[in-house]
Amino acid sequence: MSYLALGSNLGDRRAHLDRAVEALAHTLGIRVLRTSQYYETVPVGGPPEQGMFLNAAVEIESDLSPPELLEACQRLEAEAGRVRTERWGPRTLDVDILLYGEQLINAPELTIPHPRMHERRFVLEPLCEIAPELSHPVVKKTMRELLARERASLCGPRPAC
Ligand code: A4P
Ligand code: MG
Repeated sequence: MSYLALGSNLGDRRAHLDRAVEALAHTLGIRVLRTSQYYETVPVGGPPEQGMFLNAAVEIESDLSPPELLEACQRLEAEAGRVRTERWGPRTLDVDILLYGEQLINAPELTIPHPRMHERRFVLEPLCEIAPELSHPVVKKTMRELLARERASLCGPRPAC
């Protein structure tokens, strides 16, 4: 089982995510097993004025190799008219590979597990909806535990949280 993260904060965000899920389901070698709801999330990093994101997580089964899967993800981004400007800047569609089974890959063009997934609420919240007991192969905690840890660390220092 592999997991993808979808994000959009430019244009018709819902349509971009709908189309991405649809296109994944029609990609040879990919079967979409579960899709989370869409979560409206506050942008993390990037320019201060960028808009809110819609984020989702997708569980797939894939016959594609990790580089082939990355290529398929990047094709979806291109089809959504994505233009890369600055890092973490606004985008019509971002498709990241979060996990590919238990595989570990450490190259700049493809790092799996996604290096920041375990500390990002906008990833963990949708992922937790579809795979709460899934274990992170490096951090060795379930998605449920990681989300609880994130929530505690965000709320901890603030009395009103
Ligand atoms: N790359 C390496 N590993 C992977 C992987 N596992 N999956 C390479 C996909 N791509 C991977 O990505 C840059 C390069 O990462 C690609 O060429 C690929 O070969 P990108 O999509 O062009 O750039 P990016 O997404 O801006 O960069 P990055 O560092 O992947 O961003 P993050 O860490 O994913 O953060 N806030 C909210 N609320 N919601 C969001 O979805 N997203 C980001 C992007 C920041 N803040 C956000 C959100
Ligand atoms: Mg990306």
